[in-house]
Amino acid sequence: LSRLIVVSNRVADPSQTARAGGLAVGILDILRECGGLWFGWDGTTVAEGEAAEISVTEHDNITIATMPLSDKDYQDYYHGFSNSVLWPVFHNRLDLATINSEAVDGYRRVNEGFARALSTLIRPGDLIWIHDYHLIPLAAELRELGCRNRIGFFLHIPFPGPEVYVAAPEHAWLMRCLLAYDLVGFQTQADVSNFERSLQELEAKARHEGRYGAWPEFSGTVAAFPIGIDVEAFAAMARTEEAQARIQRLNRHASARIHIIGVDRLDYTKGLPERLRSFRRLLELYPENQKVATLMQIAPPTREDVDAYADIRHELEGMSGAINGEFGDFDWTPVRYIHRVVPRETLAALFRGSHVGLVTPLRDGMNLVAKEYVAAQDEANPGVLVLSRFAGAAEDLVEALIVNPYDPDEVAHAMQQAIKMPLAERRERHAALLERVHKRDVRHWRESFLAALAAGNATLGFIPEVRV
Ligand code: GDG
Repeated sequence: LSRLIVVSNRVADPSQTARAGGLAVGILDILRECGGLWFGWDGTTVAEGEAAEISVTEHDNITIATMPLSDKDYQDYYHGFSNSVLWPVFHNRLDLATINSEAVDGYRRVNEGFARALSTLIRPGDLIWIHDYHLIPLAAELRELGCRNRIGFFLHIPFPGPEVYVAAPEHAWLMRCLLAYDLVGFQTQADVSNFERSLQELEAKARHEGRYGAWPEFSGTVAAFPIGIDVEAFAAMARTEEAQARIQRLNRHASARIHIIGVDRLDYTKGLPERLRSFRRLLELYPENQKVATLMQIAPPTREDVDAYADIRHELEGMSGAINGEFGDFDWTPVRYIHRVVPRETLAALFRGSHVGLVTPLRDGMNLVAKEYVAAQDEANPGVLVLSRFAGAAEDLVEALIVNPYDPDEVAHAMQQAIKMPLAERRERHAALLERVHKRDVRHWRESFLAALAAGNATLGFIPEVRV
């Protein structure tokens, strides 16, 4: 078996597996199995001009190689281009993109620096798996340094159609960088098709402008590899005695009988204000839910130094306060809003104890919370998943109640349908969903991606020479 090199912006600590999320555990598992190296940013910054040394540590048969970023690199590459340009544009929020040329330069510079550092660690025959939007140019940079290994890329977020994609600065260069990979993986078929349409459009433009000779021929493979979770591990967490005790405490202390739950990083893509508006509509359209239903929204902080995230936090605090002020009573709080990280075991218990799982992002690559909610349910008496049609998960989880998150009345009707759903229908839908979540679990995701990466017959990637 070839050695595997995983590259991602952040690297998980193998000694802290218990605290890591499902994805980090999934990657650590495969590295443990076949031996390998995980390379990325160590999460720290150093002052400008200070040497950014690479640090290499060994944990059984996993090598962890990390390096810091300079303050300016952090600003331009991470905060700037990755999170203030690519994240909003790829999630179709052009209004929130902050475009400046320094950020693009920083993005290019950090990817070059990572490539230089990583290239000293690569051996012939290693398979290289690069993750996510921070690192799109990494393969092209490695190729420039002479790397001929097979390199795959997986994008965790959506890929937009051409009408949105071209709003990203340097989009033609980014596309050419993607063509340097042997395998480009997306979450859904819709992303694959958006990528292909964007590529065709850029090719047509190059042809029209007489630059087609300089446009690379792509010899790699493009396919969807929908990410999943470790179903058994999550379900087991939801079934422990401790989880049971937590659910009982929830039921004893909350006067509400119907628990609706949402769990999302506090991100503007997750549709949180829209969700609160929908919950308000539930209380207005179906007043029998007043004093009965509670929405528990767990929204841990994330990327707080990006302005758009501070704005959404204020909006949410205002909205939940307003709903509680208007509808709440001395013994009933309609919205319980928690702006902290909650332990994973507690999440599993809360999912199991909730009648409705509300997963209503405006745009989402996949959304693992949807799958975790399904995995955590009691099969004999399961809750109902209400799922946005704009989450990648909706391509597969068709037995959920699929909604348009922008339409508060539609989501309110779906919540009511979920609350009223007879046991037989709940069980039928849940059994079908659980089967799907099982079939496409995290093991299936990584194994199918790596099989495709190892199997392809194109041996040389493309080296981009001309910037369009
Ligand atoms: C990106 C893409 C894609 C959340 N709050 C807490 C907590 N979480 C955990 C959830 C889940 C994970 O974080 C979030 O994963 P999602 O998939 O829902 O969303 P993103 O963070 O936006 O992830 C997404 C994913 O990458 C994988 O490819 O699905 O579309 O945007 O596991 O449970 N975990 C703990 N406390 C919390 O308060 N412990």
